[in-house]
Amino acid sequence: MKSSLLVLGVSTLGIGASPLYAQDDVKIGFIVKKPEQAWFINEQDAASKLGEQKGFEVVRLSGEDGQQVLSAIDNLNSQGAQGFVICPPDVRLGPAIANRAKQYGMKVVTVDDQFLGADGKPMESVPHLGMSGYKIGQQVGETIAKEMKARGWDPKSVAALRISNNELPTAKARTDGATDALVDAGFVKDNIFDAPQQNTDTSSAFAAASPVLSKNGNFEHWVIYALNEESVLGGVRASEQYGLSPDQVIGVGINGSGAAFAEFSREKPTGFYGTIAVSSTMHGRQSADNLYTWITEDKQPPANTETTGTLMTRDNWEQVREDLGL
Ligand code: FCA
Repeated sequence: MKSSLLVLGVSTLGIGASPLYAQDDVKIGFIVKKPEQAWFINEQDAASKLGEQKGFEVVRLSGEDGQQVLSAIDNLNSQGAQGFVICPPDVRLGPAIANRAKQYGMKVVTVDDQFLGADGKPMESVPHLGMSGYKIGQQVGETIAKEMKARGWDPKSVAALRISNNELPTAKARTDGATDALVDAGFVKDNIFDAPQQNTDTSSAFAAASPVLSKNGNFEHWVIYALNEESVLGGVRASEQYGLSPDQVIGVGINGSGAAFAEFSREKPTGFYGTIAVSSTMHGRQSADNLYTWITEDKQPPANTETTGTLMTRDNWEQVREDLGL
């Protein structure tokens, strides 16, 4: 099954006086919050490949905090770039980033994590492409519920480790979707425990998960979910350290990146049961293409594009990987 695109916004034609560029002159930045994570490496690779095909240059940059993002933008400006795609390290930096881009006359689009305005609402003036977080979260919850049934678990014996990141709206949408689907399927609400992580990576998830497991030692089974597979893997590693065996744990992530491929390639199954795979190739390619078209044809991209996902497990991961062009 291929992931499909659901375009929510309407595209408006920019009527500004910005100059159009011959394609060889186009240079764009691609700034990501976690340059070491497979998801982001793949997005940047896909954007660079598109640039090679279409004849524009992609400058890959890290933006792990506000300072680094602002210097990346300065750097892009001094190289003559006309715009950038960004997954920001903190969505509340939106107005500052958009301002800096405006000062330099650069166009900006977000990928994955959408800017928040000063009013705390999504900044709709900046075109965005990202996951449909709530729906993909529901797929996580439904997958866990189905696997609990398949294993014959009594709901009373099962706790959920919800590794949460409520500061980041897409993360909250994803874990809310998973929670709702689980509760709809009969999961005991009081058995859901939050493990708030400080970041969106494995080590922050591991640190958040460990105390929650030790405080609730009376459960025979655990399910684990979070905004992404890197975080679920942190929870799974914590469950192993705590002494749970893989058949006591169902972890389901989101992304379908190299982190999941490595886990599925292990000789023996772990508590990481599956992940909802989304095409990072498409995210990187499409967001770069949207920006390129905006720069060269003055066509503003859709305000919001939401992408969907496919369940990937140890059994089908190679096929799904191929289907999604990963
Ligand atoms: C967020 C997460 C990433 C990925 C992306 C689509 O940025 O941190 O792992 O899921 O959304």
